[in-house]
Amino acid sequence: MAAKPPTSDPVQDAPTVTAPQHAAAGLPAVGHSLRIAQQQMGVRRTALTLLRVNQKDGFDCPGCAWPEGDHRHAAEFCENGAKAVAEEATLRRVTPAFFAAHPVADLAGRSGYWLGQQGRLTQPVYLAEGATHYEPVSWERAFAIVAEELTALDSPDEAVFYTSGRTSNEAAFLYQLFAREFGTNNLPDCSNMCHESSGSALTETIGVGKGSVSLEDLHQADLIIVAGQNPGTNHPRMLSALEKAKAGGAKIISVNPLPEAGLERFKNPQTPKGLIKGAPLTDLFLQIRLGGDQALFRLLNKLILQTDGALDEEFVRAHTHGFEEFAEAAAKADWDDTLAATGLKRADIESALRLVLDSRRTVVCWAMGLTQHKHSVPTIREVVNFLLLRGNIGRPGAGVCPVRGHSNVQGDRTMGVFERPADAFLDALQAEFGFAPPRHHGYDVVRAIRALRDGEAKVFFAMGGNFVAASPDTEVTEAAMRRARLTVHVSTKLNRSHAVTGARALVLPTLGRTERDVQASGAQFVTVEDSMSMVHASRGRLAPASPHLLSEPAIVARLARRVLGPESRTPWEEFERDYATIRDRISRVVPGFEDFNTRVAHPGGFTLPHGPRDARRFPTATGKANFTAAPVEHPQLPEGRLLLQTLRSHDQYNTTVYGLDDRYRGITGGRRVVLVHPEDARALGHADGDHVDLVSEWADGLERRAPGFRLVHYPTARGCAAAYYPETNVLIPLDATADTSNTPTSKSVVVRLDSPTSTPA
Ligand SMILES: Nc1nc2c(c(=O)[nH]1)N[C@H]1C(S)=C(S)[C@@H](COP(=O)(O)OP(=O)(O)OC[C@H]3O[C@@H](n4cnc5c(=O)[nH]c(N)nc54)[C@H](O)[C@@H]3O)O[C@H]1N2
Ligand SMILES: Nc1nc2c(c(=O)[nH]1)N[C@H]1C(S)=C(S)[C@@H](COP(=O)(O)OP(=O)(O)OC[C@H]3O[C@@H](n4cnc5c(=O)[nH]c(N)nc54)[C@H](O)[C@@H]3O)O[C@H]1N2
Ligand SMILES: [Mo]
Repeated sequence: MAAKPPTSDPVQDAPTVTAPQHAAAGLPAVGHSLRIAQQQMGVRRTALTLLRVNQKDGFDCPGCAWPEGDHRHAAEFCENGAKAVAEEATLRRVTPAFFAAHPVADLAGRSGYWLGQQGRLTQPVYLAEGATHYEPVSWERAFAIVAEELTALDSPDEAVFYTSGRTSNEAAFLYQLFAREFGTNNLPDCSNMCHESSGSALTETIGVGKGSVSLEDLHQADLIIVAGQNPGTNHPRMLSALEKAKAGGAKIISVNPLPEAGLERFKNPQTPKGLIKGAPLTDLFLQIRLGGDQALFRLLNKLILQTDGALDEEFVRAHTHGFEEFAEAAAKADWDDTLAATGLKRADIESALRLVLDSRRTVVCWAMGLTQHKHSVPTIREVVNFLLLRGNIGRPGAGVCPVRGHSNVQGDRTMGVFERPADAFLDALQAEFGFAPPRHHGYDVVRAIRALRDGEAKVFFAMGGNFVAASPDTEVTEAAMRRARLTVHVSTKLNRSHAVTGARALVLPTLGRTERDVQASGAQFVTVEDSMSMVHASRGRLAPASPHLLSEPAIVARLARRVLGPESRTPWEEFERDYATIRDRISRVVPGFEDFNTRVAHPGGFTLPHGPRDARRFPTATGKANFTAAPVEHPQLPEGRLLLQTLRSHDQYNTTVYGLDDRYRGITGGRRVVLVHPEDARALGHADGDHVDLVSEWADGLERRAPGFRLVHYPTARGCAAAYYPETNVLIPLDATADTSNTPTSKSVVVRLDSPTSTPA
């Protein structure tokens, strides 16, 4: 049943365009996911695998971090979850013969789509210095090579240990332990490019950098504001929660420059009625300009303060700090400025205010539309101000809901994958393992790239992910990576990062979520934490893609033994043998994991404590929830320019491209499209169907160019444009980052449209 992987690169980017859709999921979604799954893994395996997703005795969907409800459907998956599973459970294989046939230079010329289509990695491979091809290498030799380069460094801080958010709690805990025992806090992760702004803003204001709501809270809410998020594509299971909330009487406001189909109408594939007809979701659509959210929430806050009885005075008095100063700043919010910053009409904001005032229980959900701007941290702090004013934190049906991306990105952070660890965490590590962890901060993603560029970091090790494609300023990042002495990727699938290497390179293939993990003590499971702080077990059932794969915990444990030698008193061998012994250590180091092994045995797992949610306890510097009064900012747009956001199509998972369609937005057969409002296009002398280069302009005076995009007339907010990542990462300057969180500003890039320098492929 399994199709052969493509042998020639099929990417002929020739998009066709039809009108955007107004509803998400439904029958086309079911059909589409089954088609992709069957192409990758055949009919029988498709059925077996998809039935195990997110079941209590099954594996955690590698798709996203949305939680599973208590009442699971037989098929608790969604179209894009199914695609993520198929991508991993594919029957296609990358063998040593593949590497013999394709020199690295050839791989570097292939599209990410083609690389991913080649299938699962099956054996460790090594690119020797000066060599043209990867060659098979034994695990032992691979670890010896890493050890050789690591021990040759002048300082442990010349090594960088990246993590992408699919890594299990067990593997993440071992990984950070190894890095710190080796002597560095250089633990950048995908979070640095993702929800770092949420973590920074929430830690400062409520004392916990995580969301404060459960699924139950969403179901009970009176009002849900979804700002800067496209759940129809990126968190499809969230639509069921929104549907349920609506059935209970909730109102939904969408704040987005784009009218996203999933938010308009949802055809629930789990119910016969839903499949055909669907339910409208959004009550009020605020079509905001990119980066206008802080201004919007600030004005709403002023209007709340001006409304008699709207303030929850008791809550504000008992639980918050900084109210007076904030109220003073909010009073200065101005209608005209806000309308200019947001592009909204006065009547829109007045309608929003009515819904806000009618609601006793409000949740605000957000994702990358709020986190990837220069002023993202103050924007999210303003959302917190908004919720605090009416006591909407720490009561049922209300709270903050940053919707995470990667399925265990939140758990990896909880396990200590963080370049700026808290002292309390390091103290606990020291007490448990008897070594002195480094105390100075390490590199985040952007700082790691600078260090590699400047020759200050020499070994780059990645636990998953696709660093060079996911990071900003592609040319700078790739040049930086090529300066490394050694690059190492623990991966399931081939990607661009394997083709852009240091002097020496290793690709180490690992087990995926869907696969059985058997160690010396028997079958193992791992654990993950979802977006709502639920920790639960994940157990793969499929036979591993190859007998040569090692699990992530085994890779870290063996590497640690090889690098740290007998000096290390950490029982790495025991950890590899039996993951329960890792969980015992976690239970003694990480707060909230007491009695981990017992509690995770409970079907469905357990919820981590969260002071603000559970008891309105705010572990901040002031001991209260902090109002903050930052100046309002929004991106400035010079004449004749557009503000570009870089986002996901429906057929991709970050840098993994499943296909060339973006069904809900009406794009098929290509990815090099730029969505522009028809009137903006006209004003710039362009029309639908034109081919243009996107050129970004930045303070450093350098021009960054992404050539050959088809212009598509699209009903986006005025002055704004949208194009897919990772193709557009060439446009994002390394130094263009958010204040405080240092997250690349992937959602606000000033661009101009140029006539194409060359004819598009
Ligand atoms: N199928 C699939 N699922 C995924 C992923 C995937 O690639 N594919 N990626 C995973 C990951 S790691 C993450 S982080 C999440 C990402 O989930 P999302 O954040 O939904 O992903 P994006 O495609 O970046 O979409 C950003 C959304 O915010 C809107 N937006 C952009 N700028 C602004 C703004 O300034 N203000 C407002 N109000 N809205 C704005 C955009 O129009 C778009 O709807 O999804 C996760 N799930
Ligand atoms: N311009 C722009 N840039 C962005 C964004 C944006 O919106 N715009 N979004 C940012 C965001 S939110 C994120 S999270 C990052 C994502 O950055 P990353 O997490 O680094 O990238 P992914 O594309 O998710 O990584 C895919 C690779 O992970 C590997 N993989 C998959 N499953 C496993 C596994 O179980 N174990 C191991 N070891 N490897 C595995 C496969 O080899 C696959 O090729 O990109 C960021 N970059
Ligand atoms: Mo993400």
